[in-house]
Amino acid sequence: MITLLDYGAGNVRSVINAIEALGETVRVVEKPADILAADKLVFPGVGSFGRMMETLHQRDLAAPLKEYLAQDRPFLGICLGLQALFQTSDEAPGVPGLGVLPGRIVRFRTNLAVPHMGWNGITAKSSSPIFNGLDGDEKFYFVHSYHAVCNNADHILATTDYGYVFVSAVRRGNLLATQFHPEKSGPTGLRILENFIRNAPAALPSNCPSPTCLARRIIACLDVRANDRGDLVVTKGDQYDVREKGQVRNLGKPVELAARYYEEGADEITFLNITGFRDFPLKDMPMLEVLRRTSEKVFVPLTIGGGIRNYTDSSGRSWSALEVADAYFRSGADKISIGSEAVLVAESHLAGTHRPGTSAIEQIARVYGNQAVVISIDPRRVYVDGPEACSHRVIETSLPDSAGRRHCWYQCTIKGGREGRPIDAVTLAKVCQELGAGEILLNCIDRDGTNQGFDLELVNAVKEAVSIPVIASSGAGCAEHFYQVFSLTAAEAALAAGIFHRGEVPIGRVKQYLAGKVEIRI
Ligand code: 1PR
Repeated sequence: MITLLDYGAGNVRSVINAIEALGETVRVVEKPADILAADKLVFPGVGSFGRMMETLHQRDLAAPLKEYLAQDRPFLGICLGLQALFQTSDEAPGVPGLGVLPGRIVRFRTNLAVPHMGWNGITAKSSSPIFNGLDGDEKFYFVHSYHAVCNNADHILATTDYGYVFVSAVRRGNLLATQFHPEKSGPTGLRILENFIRNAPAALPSNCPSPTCLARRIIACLDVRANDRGDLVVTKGDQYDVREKGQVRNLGKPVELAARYYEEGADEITFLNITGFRDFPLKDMPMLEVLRRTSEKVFVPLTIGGGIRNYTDSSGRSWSALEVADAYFRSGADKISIGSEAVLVAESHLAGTHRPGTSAIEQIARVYGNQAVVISIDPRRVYVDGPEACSHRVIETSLPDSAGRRHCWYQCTIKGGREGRPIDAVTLAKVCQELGAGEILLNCIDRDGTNQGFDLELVNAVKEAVSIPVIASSGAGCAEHFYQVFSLTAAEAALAAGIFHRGEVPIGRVKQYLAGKVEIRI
């Protein structure tokens, strides 16, 4: 029996699913006494340091947790569950941590994108049960903007390189904690959890570890909607038109396809509820069920988008965007993606009519952390006569239009591309970063479903304007296109849909093609 400390933010469902997939049962802490009654305690954390500490104190969990750790009983902290062990955090000045380990939590100071998000390696500094059976060249899923600085070098179990070397795992006696997420790190992460659960003997990874390096991510995207018979299906459009001969294209079942992509090596899975903007996404809850079932089988990060906004349902009940996101996170999502609503918020921010702190982006980031908020942008090109032709961010393009014009801007759209708005993609990305978004999912309506390759000019324009990770999306037609986007832009990830759904280029083939050319997770 594993006891799990859930303080109410983030995706603990994934940790429960991962432990249960290993054949173990999980009991969630309901009252303070449950902590000291635990045989083995797992403390996963997502969100913000300040809110976590506040909740631990409010629920009277901090004192028994410190007592449990003082007794040196088996403990595994994950992500914020590692950071909680230290004395202070730059994320919440003046809020003391548990202070079980001497040291502090600081924000990444690097020119690389922050959050540090994706698959990176670790270098073991000493032996530990959690390393049993590992080779040392495996990659693990990280997602964080802050990291630990240990005052006592004996507590450093592993380090990772992201612009500089930082502490990625700590230990002291039976206390173990990882900055990365084992429950989201595929079979390798499950191995770490299993080692903890089954009391594996201490070991060092068998090979000499190679230098660690963040991998470029390959993401499989599943656009989901109800077909005309009312069944939830994965569909795929050509430039956002998902109908063929009047029918919604049906490319498979969401849970089955997601599980297949996980087995094939997808680094992340994204679900987009593409009619979420017009239907209330929690009605009948079919997407929640899809998430729940997927997170039982898929142990890499899951993102869900569609319909995240304030809403009044047919019974007159009002839902905030945060409540919609809560439901998604509780069902197994690690990140939520906001499309149409982000455009409207950014417009009002630019117009000076936005009330600070009230937008979906700000509210969800405050509770779940910036890394949990992705902005999905649906732009299309608008050609103009020259760089001064409009007030938007205009780029010079190597792809002139039929009239020979060599300048364009990228107009944001809402409602699945149906409505163009007076804001460009570069400005939208910058404003959303300012409001607290942690990642940009950059689609391109002109390229979507065309197999012509990613719009590299768009990716470069947005990537240069923000310091958060950018996912290039739309247009992948072959493995070479992934190489292009990773060698000619600084995008952290590339997403595709059609070629994976139609089985034209499996994820494994993309990875084979990239191996040795680009840092990837094998
Ligand atoms: O506006 O917050 O409700 O979110 C709706 C979400 O649904 C947005 O993220 C929007 O991108 C998405 N969406 C809405 N309508 C469509 C449609 O296709 N009719 N799909 C749609 C967007 C784009 C990508 C696609 C890539 C790769 N699909 O998700 O997977 O372009 O495709 P490819 O590799 O086949 O070229 P809200």
